[in-house]
Amino acid sequence: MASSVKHMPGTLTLHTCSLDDGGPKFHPCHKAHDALREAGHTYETDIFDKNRPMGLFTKGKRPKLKEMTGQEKLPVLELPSGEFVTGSSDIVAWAKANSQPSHTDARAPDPQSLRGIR
Ligand SMILES: N[C@@H](CCC(=O)N[C@@H](CS)C(=O)NCC(=O)O)C(=O)O
Repeated sequence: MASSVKHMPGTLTLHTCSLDDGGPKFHPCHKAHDALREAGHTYETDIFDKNRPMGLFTKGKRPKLKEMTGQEKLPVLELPSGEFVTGSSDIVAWAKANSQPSHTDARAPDPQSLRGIR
């Protein structure tokens, strides 16, 4: 089955399996969504293979993904530059390392300013 890959150049796109955000918390695609949201990222979602629940029977059958990223597992994060971050652990790390400044709470007190307060 051919997958159609949806990515608007210049945007951040998360390619997921058919469970997308709907699986359990520990599911790789769910973890990637959570990390991106928690870090304040605005991103598009592309459900890569809609008819294959949990990526079942896909081994070796995502040639387009392999062509794009050199591997065939999801999730994959496509950066605005066109580069890819593969695997939920690396996506979580990327989301944290690149968290959006607007997402940090400006009302949170500077820890330095709390020194000496009892
Ligand atoms: N360790 C990987 C596991 C990714 C994974 O197994 N993804 C599933 C979909 S959620 C998949 O692509 N399965 C198809 C396959 O293994 O070919 C991660 O955390 O991202």
